[in-house]
Amino acid sequence: MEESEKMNILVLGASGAGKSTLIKAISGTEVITGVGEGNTQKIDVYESTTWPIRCIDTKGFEYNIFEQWKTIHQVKKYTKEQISNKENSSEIGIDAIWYCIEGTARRTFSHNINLMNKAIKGWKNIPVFAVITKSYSEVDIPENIEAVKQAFAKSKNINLKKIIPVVAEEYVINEEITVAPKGIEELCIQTLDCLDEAKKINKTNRDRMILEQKRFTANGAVVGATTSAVVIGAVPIPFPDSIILMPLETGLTKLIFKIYKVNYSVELVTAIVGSTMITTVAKSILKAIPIAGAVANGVVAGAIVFALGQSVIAASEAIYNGKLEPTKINEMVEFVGEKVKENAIVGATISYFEQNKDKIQDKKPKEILDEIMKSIKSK
Ligand SMILES: Nc1nc2c(ncn2[C@@H]2O[C@H](COP(=O)(O)OP(=O)(O)O)[C@@H](O)[C@H]2O)c(=O)[nH]1
Ligand SMILES: [Mg+2]
Repeated sequence: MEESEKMNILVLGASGAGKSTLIKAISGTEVITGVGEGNTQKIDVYESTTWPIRCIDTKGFEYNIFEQWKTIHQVKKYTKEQISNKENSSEIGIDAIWYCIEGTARRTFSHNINLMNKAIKGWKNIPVFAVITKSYSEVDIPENIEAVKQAFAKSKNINLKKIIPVVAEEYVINEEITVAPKGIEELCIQTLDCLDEAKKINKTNRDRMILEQKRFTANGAVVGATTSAVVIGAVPIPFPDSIILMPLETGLTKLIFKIYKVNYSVELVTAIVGSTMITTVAKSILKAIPIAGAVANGVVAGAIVFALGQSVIAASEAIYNGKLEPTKINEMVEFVGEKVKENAIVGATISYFEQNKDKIQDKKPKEILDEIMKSIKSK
């Protein structure tokens, strides 16, 4: 992708609104190095390899007008020096603005929107997306959207394109309920839709980006669950026959299905998590490794949850591509079971223990699992 074809997005919002979390949730995003001395104080610039976008992360906006002016000044300076190589010097180089407004703080919407509108007065006609961050509560969403609309109604000169509720990172309410990430793909797609015709992306690329984003989000959930599994599984009793991992596995499976918008039934999730294939694989790893006890159990628990998560991702993508159906429970269970068995972590765990017999004594299960993961990646 040509540098100039990337969209430059200015991300604004009060400190704590969720700007950095939002940017990190965008697939393939890395901080650009070499932004330049003096510029890094108020802004950080991130670039996505999945989406043709570049996000400019600003520090919060609840400070005084002088601080806001400094931030905007640095953004302008940055875009002028680094991005805007366009001949028309009146072009500032910002293609869209994402306003982050915290969904859990409705009373501050109006105040924050007014502040930001003042700050961007100089950029006329730039498309603005109001991102309602931390939109954990479904029932609050319609009222929040309405409140944001009203807050914008007072500022006539703002080109408000769309109000998008977002959950950038999964949000755990309790042991049973986790709110799945949502809204990222919509935000990126809607933003790209304001590009001028010549730069528009074709459908194939668009579909690829959406799928890459879903995979990134889902993998994040798998990594989180794997870490929890290591802790839960590190008990001195043989765990494969026990049910200690089931709530975690159930939660993870549902979370991945939600990310891929799979229309799943409770029966399907129960059948996948209760599948004998998972315990068979866990037992086969435990049998093949030379140590027993809490450390081995923790590592195997992590490996199994990781394998399950990746397999549910594979199943969700097969559904997404029309190759599987979530209503065909037996086929689904078989598909996931096969994928768990084939997952590279199974063999990698066994060979790790074979090769490191003498070194595992003082290691924590998480450390061991990290090394196993590394050995897979380097292959
Ligand atoms: N679980 C969850 N936490 C979030 C989300 N967005 C923001 N947060 C939390 O809110 C806090 C502030 O977020 P941050 O991105 O640092 O805000 P910033 O100051 O606008 O960059 C952090 O503790 C985040 O973990 C989200 O979508 N899900
Ligand atoms: Mg931040």
